[in-house]
Amino acid sequence: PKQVAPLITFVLGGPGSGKGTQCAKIVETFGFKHLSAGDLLRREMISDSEYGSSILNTISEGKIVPSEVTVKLILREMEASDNQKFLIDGFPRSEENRAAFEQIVGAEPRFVLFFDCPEEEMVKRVLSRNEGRIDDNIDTMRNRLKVFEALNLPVIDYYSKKGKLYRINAVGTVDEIFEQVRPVFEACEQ
Ligand code: UP5
Ligand code: MG
Repeated sequence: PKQVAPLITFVLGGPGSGKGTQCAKIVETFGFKHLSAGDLLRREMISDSEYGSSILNTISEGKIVPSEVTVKLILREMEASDNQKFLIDGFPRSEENRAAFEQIVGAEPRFVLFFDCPEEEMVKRVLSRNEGRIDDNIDTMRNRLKVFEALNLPVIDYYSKKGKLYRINAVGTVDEIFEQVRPVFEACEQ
């Protein structure tokens, strides 16, 4: 059937909880367009954009880039895509992000995935990743965890109260975790 409104899924979870890894599996199996807010910001950061240096500073400190910047990047990608099924990864990170998205994009997610992972596991994963990310060091990681707890958990709580949240236990192998994710998307294909 022809889809009139985009199908939006938010993918949330702490730093290193496995959002990007699981999104790749969802794309492969269910044909979504993956939009990682962090990847979009990193791409903007190394481009000639006027926001470049402020994004760099914010990410280095593990803080949150202003909503209008991030929402603009996400919206641009949504408009440029023929796909109407979007996985928005790592966004919204705060209630302010959430409100800005709703206001500017004029849409809400159909459902929200939350990759629930213990802190020590997230720290281990992030510090053993070797991709040269400027925020993958112990000091920034501590801030990322603090910001996650203070600002992102309330968003997760909001969607839980709305009955839109699917909590996934993010400990285990990539495939074991995907077996918890799969039924959520199978249900929405019917
Ligand atoms: N790994 C994955 N799954 C595993 C498993 N089951 N078992 C063992 N290892 C596993 O995974 C992390 C690492 O763990 C990888 O090496 C992976 O192989 C391994 P990944 O899938 O990359 O996890 P993810 O949750 O995507 O981790 P990421 O570090 O990307 O999460 P963050 O939320 O910290 O990063 P993001 O890129 O979203 O944001 C970075 C920064 O950008 C933020 O801190 C913020 O400063 C800024 N930002 C904003 O300001 N606004 C936004 O809207 C978005 C970002
Ligand atoms: Mg990621």
